[in-house]
Amino acid sequence: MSNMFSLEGKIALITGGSYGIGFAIAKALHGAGARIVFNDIKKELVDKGLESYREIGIDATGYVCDVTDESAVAEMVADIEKNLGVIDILVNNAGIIKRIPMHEMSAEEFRQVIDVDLNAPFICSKAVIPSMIKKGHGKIINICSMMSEFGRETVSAYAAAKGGLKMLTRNIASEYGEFNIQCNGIGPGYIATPQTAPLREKQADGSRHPFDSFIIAKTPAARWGDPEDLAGPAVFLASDASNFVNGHILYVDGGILAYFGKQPK
Ligand code: NAP
Ligand code: GCO
Repeated sequence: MSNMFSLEGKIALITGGSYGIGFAIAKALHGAGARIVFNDIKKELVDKGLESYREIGIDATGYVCDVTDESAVAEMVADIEKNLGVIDILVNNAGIIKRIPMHEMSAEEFRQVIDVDLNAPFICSKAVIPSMIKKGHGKIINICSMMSEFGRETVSAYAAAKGGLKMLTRNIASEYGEFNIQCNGIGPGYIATPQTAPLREKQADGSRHPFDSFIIAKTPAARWGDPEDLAGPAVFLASDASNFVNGHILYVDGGILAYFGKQPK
């Protein structure tokens, strides 16, 4: 049974993988046997990421690369293929969020979010697919969101991008399934990372941020997720255990999507 989840001999590229969810997923893929390659947009982040991987005994390869830059991504992928081999697993994890009421958001700000959260997964997937086709297999995992299903105040661009990413996932599965490429999404619930830190900041009087209490109440598990909660689902979707799972979004949300809310007392 355990062989099904083995990633021995596989090469995994995790975008934006120097900390947070990307780092936790990389750790898990490495634990299952994969060679880890990651990128980030700033050199400081790549250096910090390399140090964090080294500290836990992972010999990762890091690239400074902006995932929205098509030629930079093509160059990075060519370099990985030349020096390490074909990328077996791509995790489209890099992302940004801008929490701005829609009527106050500029079109440029909207575009920036779409560019990183939707256009970049297209760019990175497009760069790895030709070699996956030649090799006869490949796994693409797109990091979606609760906002692939829900809307809420201030996150119009993010929700539009993550909803689009769900459909890009289904389309990649549809278009490349015949080449033994599986493209699935992970839809994390509310995970405690720097991205959500402003939503968890303690109030001046030491009490919980109202959004923090809101999330606890919305989540049947009654807690925020940890990046490590995504480890098992990522290994599953990267491994042979999921070879007939394609175009699926695996929500890892402590039950948020299943829950209608607490009944009034
Ligand atoms: P994050 O702050 O969103 O981390 C993403 C990483 O991507 C950061 O290192 C970031 O660098 C990098 N990045 C941003 N733009 C990039 C670009 N153009 N090129 C390359 N790298 C870039 O933290 P996270 O919470 O771990 O999020 C990871 C993914 O999960 C994101 O796609 C996010 O939307 C998604 N997600 C998060 C949650 C949550 O609750 N935390 C829930 C659902 C989905 P900088 O630090 O410089 O921006
Ligand atoms: C927000 C949050 C979310 C989460 C996540 C949920 O402002 O509502 O940042 O969008 O980060 O994507 O799954």
